[in-house]
Amino acid sequence: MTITITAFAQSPDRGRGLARDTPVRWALEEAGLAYDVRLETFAQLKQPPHLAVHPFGQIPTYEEDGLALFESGAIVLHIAQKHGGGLLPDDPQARARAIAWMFAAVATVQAPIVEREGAVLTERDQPYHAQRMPMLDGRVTSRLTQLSDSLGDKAWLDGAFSAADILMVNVLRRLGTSGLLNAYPSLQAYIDRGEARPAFQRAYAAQKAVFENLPKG
Ligand code: GTB
Repeated sequence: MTITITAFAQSPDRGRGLARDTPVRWALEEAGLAYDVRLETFAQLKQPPHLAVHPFGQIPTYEEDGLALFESGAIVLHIAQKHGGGLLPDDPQARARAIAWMFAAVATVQAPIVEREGAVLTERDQPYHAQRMPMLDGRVTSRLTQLSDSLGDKAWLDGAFSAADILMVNVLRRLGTSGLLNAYPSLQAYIDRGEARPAFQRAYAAQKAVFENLPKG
């Protein structure tokens, strides 16, 4: 069994581990699975060979034994369900709750973060930008307040570390330079705990090596 994932040949995040191959790499590392990486350029993502695996022409994808998957959340769930690695609880109710948190990460929490990020990246020159930002910041901080209240003084979202924490930490990492996490020390500590895991460190180093090994010039 060989697992192959796809990642950017040249990630716009310059090796900061913000693209969505990072949670997939992290889950594979937590599960102790070896994997190959096929690096794709932006142009290649829109060509038929990649579109056959990913209908939206994006990274990451996951291929294993004739199975081809897209969507980072679904890939992390598959790794957790098929390969274990302690990424989902055995107890059925705890497992269901962990999966609910996985959906919360990629939908409820990620959505306002991505919307805000898009505005920062693409709407800075628009006359409405300054007026719109407080609303977008407010949508993010509202979710952060709720998440912080729910996390309380727990180490992880619901009991032991799980695939849900992989997805949630990755979503929160995207706020890195926004300053919005400053008011949420417990969420910053949660991110720090995730990033301190050896599996995260290996995943981060692997994606960073792609950027560092780019031809210079
Ligand atoms: N819902 C999908 C999933 O979770 O797998 C979303 C996948 C996705 O957005 N993929 C992006 C992609 O392939 C890369 S991760 N984009 C190319 C395209 O659409 O043509 C998003 C991303 C990109 C860059 C940064 N960055 O520079 O910081 C962060 C995140």
